[in-house]
Amino acid sequence: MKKELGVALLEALKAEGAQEIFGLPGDFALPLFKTIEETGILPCYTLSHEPAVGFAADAAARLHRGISVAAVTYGAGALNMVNAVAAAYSERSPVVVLSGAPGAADRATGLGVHHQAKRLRSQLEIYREVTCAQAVLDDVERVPERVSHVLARCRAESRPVYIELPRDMLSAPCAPIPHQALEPVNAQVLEACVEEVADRIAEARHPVLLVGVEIRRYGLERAVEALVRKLGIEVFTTFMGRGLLAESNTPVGGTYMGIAGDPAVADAVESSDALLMLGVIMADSNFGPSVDGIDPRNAIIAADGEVTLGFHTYNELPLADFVEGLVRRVDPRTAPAIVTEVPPTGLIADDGVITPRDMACAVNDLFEAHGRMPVASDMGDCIFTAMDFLPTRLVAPGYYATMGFGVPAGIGLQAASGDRVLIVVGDGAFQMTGWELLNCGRYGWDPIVIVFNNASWEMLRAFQPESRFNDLDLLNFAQIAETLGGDGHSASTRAELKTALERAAATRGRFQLIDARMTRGDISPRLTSFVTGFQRLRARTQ
Ligand code: S1T
Ligand code: MG
Repeated sequence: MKKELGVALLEALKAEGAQEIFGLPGDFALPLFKTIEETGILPCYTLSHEPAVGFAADAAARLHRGISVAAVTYGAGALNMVNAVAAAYSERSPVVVLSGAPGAADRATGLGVHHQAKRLRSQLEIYREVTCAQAVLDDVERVPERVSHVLARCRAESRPVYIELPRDMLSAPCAPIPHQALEPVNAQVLEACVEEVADRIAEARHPVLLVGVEIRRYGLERAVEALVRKLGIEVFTTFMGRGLLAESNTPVGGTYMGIAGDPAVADAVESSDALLMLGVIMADSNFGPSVDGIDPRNAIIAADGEVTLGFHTYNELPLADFVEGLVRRVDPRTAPAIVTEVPPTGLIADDGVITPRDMACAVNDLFEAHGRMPVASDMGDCIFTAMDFLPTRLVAPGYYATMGFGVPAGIGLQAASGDRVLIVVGDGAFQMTGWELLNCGRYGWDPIVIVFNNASWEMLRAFQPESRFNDLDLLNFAQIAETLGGDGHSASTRAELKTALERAAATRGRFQLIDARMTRGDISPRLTSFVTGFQRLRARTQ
């Protein structure tokens, strides 16, 4: 039975697991947003600027371990969001980009169409570079196959996809959009691979498990928990994977960050003779600052649909099939001594200035007193400080490293989960998307936001201390919070930070912003070592 295309599309998105839409309408998307609003098939949260729409959808997708939707208008809207979708692509987040577009009549004028760049196809061509599949819904007969294909790719690759919807197609009668099953795995290839890996682990003197974001994207944390229990081996996360397994009983030894992390963790990972890397993104932020690097002969990398042992690869092996095959096949081992990092707690609430380590202590004390909160971090020293938070659900741009992610991602997390969220963001990044907090009142969101206010692009200063452009003006973010509809708290000492956090935790219904005054040049040891690691990496490759 045929339905209006807009309705069929929204029903298909919901059937594929979407639970909400983040959006910002415009002329070419007005019919789409009208259908969204009138049908109520999916709740839609509008924000103030398209980068935030993309970041919020990305965070929601990571939380759901399934698709989320970013709906925008053509040109000015969608092209505004390219950076956020690129971040989702790099960090394996399944965001469905839904862009309005000119209709047949708009295209037939022979005139340039408003919001058009070089050509009417330019937007599609640009989005080809930051999505794994694309569909233009200009032929209603082809809509079911095109949409079911891109949604299947979105799930299979856990990457963004792009759907372009001409404004005059919303009411076209459309056949139901079917669910497209994923290709079954080749059982013989899977068995051969599992056998080889199980043997490698059985023969190893010191097998170690390193987990990355894909184990969350594909909902495998429970299967990995079973694998760790069975193997009894040490497990660590990558920098991007911080917070993985936080809700399980698995004793995670810490976060591997090479010279930027705990030396005992770096030694355990880099000395392993069978380093099983599950769902790990092979990126410089995960492995750049390594001490002696990881010997590829000792590495078993299961990620991006392949399993590589040493110098040979099994192709088309979805991570879920591999992990579940391994759990069934491996022989139990006795549990060795586990290396564990101990996150700092017990803030000394005195008149001392606030350092990044104090910040980690204060947050961990808050978590111990009131329960761990999901955390959204921006890029800057806040993300390195977040590595010292007690393990909890964490979304951060650890690989793509874009600023502007933190506040919109925190909003996306609360919209998607209903849980109160902690957001950590630098003053520079807050200037980009912190204003999105003005939308919290409309939707009842009340995150706790900590601004690391060092009046500086401090992470850049760590790389290039001689540049004066890193000096920012000292802004009063507590005052700005009041204007945006929240409560602002200034904190210049450890005692004031502790008090501000307690007050924020006790206040619900309005976002709470803590303007934490920090000192230029005072950065976390992790950031210092991370910069050193990158400088060594660059020296090596010059
Ligand atoms: N623009 C965007 C959208 N993302 C970026 N990552 C950058 C520029 C480059 C950049 C960093 S870190 C940084 C910039 C500008 C400064 C961050 O300042 P702030 O938010 O105040 O945090 P902190 O003072 O803790 O450093 C990375 C290297 O790419
Ligand atoms: Mg700063």
